[in-house]
This record gives sequence, structure tokens and C-alpha cells, in this order.
Amino acid sequence: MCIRDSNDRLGWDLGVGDLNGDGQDDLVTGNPWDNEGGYDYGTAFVFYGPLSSYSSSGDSYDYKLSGDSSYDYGGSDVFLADLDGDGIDDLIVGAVGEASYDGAIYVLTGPVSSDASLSASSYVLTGSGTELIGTEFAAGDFDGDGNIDLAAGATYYGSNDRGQTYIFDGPITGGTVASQSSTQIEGSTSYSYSGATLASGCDVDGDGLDDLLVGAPTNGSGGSAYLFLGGFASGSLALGTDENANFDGDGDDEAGTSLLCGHDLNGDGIDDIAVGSPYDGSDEGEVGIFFGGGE
Ligand SMILES: [Ca+2]
Ligand SMILES: [Ca+2]
Ligand SMILES: [Ca+2]
Ligand SMILES: [Ca+2]
Repeated sequence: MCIRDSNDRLGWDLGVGDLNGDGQDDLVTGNPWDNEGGYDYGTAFVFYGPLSSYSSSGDSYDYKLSGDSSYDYGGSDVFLADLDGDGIDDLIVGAVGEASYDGAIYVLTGPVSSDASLSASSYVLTGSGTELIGTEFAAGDFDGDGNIDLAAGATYYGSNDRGQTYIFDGPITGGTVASQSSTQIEGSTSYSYSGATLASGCDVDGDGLDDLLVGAPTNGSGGSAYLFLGGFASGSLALGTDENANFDGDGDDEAGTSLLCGHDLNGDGIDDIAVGSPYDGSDEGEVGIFFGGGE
């Protein structure tokens, strides 16, 4: 069986975690232009680990999750995190085109054990106003209550596509992203597409609360990344005002195109931050490393 066709763009996004709790990492690919089922329905493929058998058999997945209408772009982002706290990773799949580009977040708790429509997920969080929710995900325990919280970017939110990042306190249930989110972090400049990149799973100040990086690669002229230390307020927050630190590019750097948080790069036991600026200089590019712990 061949799972790739022209223009599928298999692997537009990738996620790794243990979906079936067997101790082996599993791989999920997001394929938002996949036409299986219908035009640009999009799919996510689940490959249960260990993956060694796939190298010889070529194209084959274990299970497929599909969008249910044209231009859903299911699989626009795929992410694994234990949102219901049962110790087994859950699968989060974005579909930015759902409902005329309002977008949707599908959450599947428990192992995927059959091909299914994304609309049969455990629960769904829906966007509104052509905000493209489902572009990007990150997760961490931002409030320190022991439940993993989800961050999700809606890059076309607001007038002139300022973008917004929604925070959902775990355990999460379905509904609209506006009603179910505890914190909304809105971009402050036109066409900044904030939330296009997110990173978490890190504790850069060592206080035990996970911290969040929000990227806005086209903010201003050079792009920006913003750090929100865990324990941030609920309600509406604004980039450029409410963050704990910001990292700005200049020129056409597009700082924040890539973000890394959750790794200890200098070996002092505290997580550090990396911000990619691929168009720095004459597009030579630059990666800024910021050591956690206040250095
Ligand atoms: Ca597994
Ligand atoms: Ca779980
Ligand atoms: Ca939490
Ligand atoms: Ca922290």
C-alpha cells in the first residue's frame, strides 16, 4: 500500500510520544493536504513503535485519522501530551481549515486502535472568526497543579492577523476555544501571526512551574519571541506588555521562526532557551541562546 500521493505533503508536522502506553515511542505525522477521503481533508498517521519494521516495508501506517470535509487541513499540527493525566500520552491534532478556517483542535485520549474521522475524537475545541486555531501546540504544567495544560496558537486571530495563543488548563474538555481557555495571549501588531511557533516543557527560572515561549516571527520588522514564566495570570494578556522577557530581531530576521525550550544547554541543571532567526544579516541566519536561571 502506498500512503503518499502527489501534494500530500506527508510529514508537514511530526509528533512523538507513547500513545499506547507500551513504553515505546510512537510517531505521528500530520499531512494536511492529504486527499484521502476528499480534497484537502488532511490526515494524521499513527505509527506505533518500535519502527524498525517500517524501513523494509516502506509506506504503511498503523492507523489513519482523517478530516471530514474539504479544506479541513487535518494534521496541520500534531502533538502528544498526557492531557487527562492517566499516564499515557494523548494525541492532539489541529485542523486549521475546519469551519471556513475557524480551525479546530481534536483531542484523542486513549490509544488509537482504528482508522477514524477526527470528528469522532474524544473532544473538540473549536475556533471562530477565521482565526486558524490548530496551527501550533505546546504543553506544560503552567500553574503547577499537576495537570498538563495546553497552549494553542491561532495565527490569524484578530484584526490584521495579530494572532493569539490560548491556554487551556488541564484536564481539558471540549467547547469553543474562547470559552474553554483560561488565558488568552494576543499579539499586539498587525500581521505578526503570533502563536505561529510555541515551545514549552521547560522551566527556565527553576521555580518548578513550566514556562512558555510564544513566537511572532513577523512582529515589527524583525520578529519576536516572548517568555511567559509559569504562574501567569488568567484572562487577556498582550504580547509586548505582559511577558516576562522578550527577544526581538531586527531588520528582516524573522526571529522566533523556531523556538526551543526544555533543554539544558550549558549543563547547570536549569532549562535554557534558543530562538532561531533564519533571515538575520544577509540571510545568514542566527540562533540566540539564552541561559535560564537569570544569567
Ligand atoms: Ca507506544
Ligand atoms: Ca492520557
Ligand atoms: Ca496545570
Ligand atoms: Ca518556571
